[in-house]
Amino acid sequence: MQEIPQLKTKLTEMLGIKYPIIQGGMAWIADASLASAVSNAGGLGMIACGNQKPDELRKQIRDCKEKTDKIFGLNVMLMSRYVDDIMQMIEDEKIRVITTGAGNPGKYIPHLKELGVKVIPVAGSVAIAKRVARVGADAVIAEGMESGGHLGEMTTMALVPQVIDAVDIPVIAAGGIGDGRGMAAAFMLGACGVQMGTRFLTAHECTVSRPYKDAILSAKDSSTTVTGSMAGHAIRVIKNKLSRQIQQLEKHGGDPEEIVKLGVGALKRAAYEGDVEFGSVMSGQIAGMVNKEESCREIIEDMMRDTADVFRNRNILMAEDFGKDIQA
Ligand code: TUI
Repeated sequence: MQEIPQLKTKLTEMLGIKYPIIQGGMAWIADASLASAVSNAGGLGMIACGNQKPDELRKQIRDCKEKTDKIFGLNVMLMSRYVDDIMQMIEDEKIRVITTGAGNPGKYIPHLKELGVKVIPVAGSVAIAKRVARVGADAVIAEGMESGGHLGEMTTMALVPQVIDAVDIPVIAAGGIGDGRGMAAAFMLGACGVQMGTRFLTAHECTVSRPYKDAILSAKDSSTTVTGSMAGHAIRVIKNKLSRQIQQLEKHGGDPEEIVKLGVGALKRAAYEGDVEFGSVMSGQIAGMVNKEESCREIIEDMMRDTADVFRNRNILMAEDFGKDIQA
């Protein structure tokens, strides 16, 4: 058996994890099954709080503790009406690390720091990254608009280096990363790790509905689109009847409240009930290269081997070949 390459970075050191890979906090999808599998494989597994009721969430946390003795975290979707309950649960359940999305976690950070919880907010712009760094975030995830779900306006390639220049905390890259080439590129931009969501959607341990997995497996590069930009809630999804209906309404000046209503419950409909035509099939742009189902361990180990190969084969060759005619 070939050794799996390890890479010590500020992220692996901060959390005591083996590999610098965080699993994206996918609402209604990332549960104890996925999170424990990712953590057991050496990454950082995350349970997504989404809009889940606190009791359901507590069950997931307890279940995850049964399934792994490794560190795992919670992803807190800050638009959830249960945010205050979740913050209490983080304390009660002794959660050691959280990521946050869809809002500014600033007001919660001082208390979380007192508890010793590592806080890693997702930022889609330099302004938000600076704001969270100022109030004490331990690291920041710079997420480009190649990612699935709720988005900013920047691409990963442009955002990551600008965030790195703007803050003194470790930066993790997200959005559009699905294999070793993307992970190697993230390191080249100066990131100390990656967050991946889409590639984990087809993991054996991912409990998302069968039709949702099939939609990812059959997607091509141009299968995703963005809805909701006009209402300020841009969301990347796989194109389907719902996305086309929303875009028609947007184009013809539909009532923003009506449009938002169409989106309510749509993710759960796709993720749980398997309605991939009238549900919201959130996915990143890399869905086109996710073509097989694997275990989380296979995904993570493949990422590490592939990243090492890219560094070995491509960059060293490139460095030697500078100044020559390169047949890339
Ligand atoms: O949060 C995400 N992606 C998500 S959350 C989600 S659940 C959802 N479901 C239905 C409708 C809406 C959301 C699905 N995908 N990514 C991280 C992310 N955070 N992207 C953008 C942001 C963000 C936005 C605003 C971070 C901070 C922020 O701050 C605003 C401010 O004023 O400070």
